[in-house]
Amino acid sequence: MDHKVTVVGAGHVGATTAQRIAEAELADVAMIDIMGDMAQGKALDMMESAPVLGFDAKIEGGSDYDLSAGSDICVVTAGLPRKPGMSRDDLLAKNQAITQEVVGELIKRSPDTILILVTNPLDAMCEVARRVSELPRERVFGMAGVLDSARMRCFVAAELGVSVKDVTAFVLGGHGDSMVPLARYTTVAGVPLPELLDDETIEAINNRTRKGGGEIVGLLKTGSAYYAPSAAAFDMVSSILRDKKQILPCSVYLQGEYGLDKVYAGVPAKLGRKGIEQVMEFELEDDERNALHTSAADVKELFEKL
Ligand code: TXD
Repeated sequence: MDHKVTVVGAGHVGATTAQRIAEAELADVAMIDIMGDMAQGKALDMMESAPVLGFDAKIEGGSDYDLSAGSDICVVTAGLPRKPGMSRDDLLAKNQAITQEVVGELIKRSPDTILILVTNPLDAMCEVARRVSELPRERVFGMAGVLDSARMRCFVAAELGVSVKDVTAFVLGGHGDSMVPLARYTTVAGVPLPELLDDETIEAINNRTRKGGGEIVGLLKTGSAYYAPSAAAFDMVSSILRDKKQILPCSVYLQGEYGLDKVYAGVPAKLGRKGIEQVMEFELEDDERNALHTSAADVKELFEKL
């Protein structure tokens, strides 16, 4: 393949992301995990599916970071997931140490890479990666908004009985309980949601979206969501490698946009071959802007604990 993507953490989200990338022949994939044989085993298993599915992307796995050399994109999923009753923020200390180590190793071998963080608490892990890698913000950002928006789109489509393809949604802010689903920018075939559903139903959808990750954790009991998260990471990788310039909500290091500075938060961004090519600034009403600022303040609080 023309491109190479490394996925660190060959667990639920990492392995599924690797599988989606290889099956779409988007890039060759290296999977790295501290449990090296496991990553090697999953890579071999995926390679053995290639003749049946008919893809020619190569997948390698192991614990040696040399496998990652020369990657166009590195997706970091290494770390602990939530268990029932845990918040994303409970993972901070352990996942900070893991992210520091992982990013340090990656950047030595792929200095020109784009880093997409997935590990929770997401916005804080983006900051850890930015500090360790010293990359410009265009090349170090996080996946959360595509997932949170996909959850909202799924709930809206079910409520109205329409195709998910007709529903766009934007969930902004930090990837935590104070994330900000934006009903006005959620549309069904171009029609804003408030024209189609009453306030109470919209609030119920917003709430379910905010708690969407916890809902899955509660059902799975031993881990957190991975089908939708890996689809979301795949979408970002695809927009970058194919230079599609999709407008996707990403956790971006803000430098004045939306009145926020030196903090990671989910905002709409244009994703192309250079990474974040533009931060899109939508008009926000006062209550939306306040909710975004509250969410960003929660992220800043975590930064102080780093
Ligand atoms: O929206 C989002 N950003 C998220 C984030 C959506 C879903 C999951 N989200 C977070 O991703 C979740 O809270 C976790 O922090 C990560 C990974 O979740 P996953 O469900 O994939 O966890 P697993 O299955 O436990 O996989 C983690 C793997 C596992 O195989 C470990 O052995 C490995 O990470 N790991 C490491 N690999 C390399 N190096 C080190 N140090 C390391 N430590 C653990």
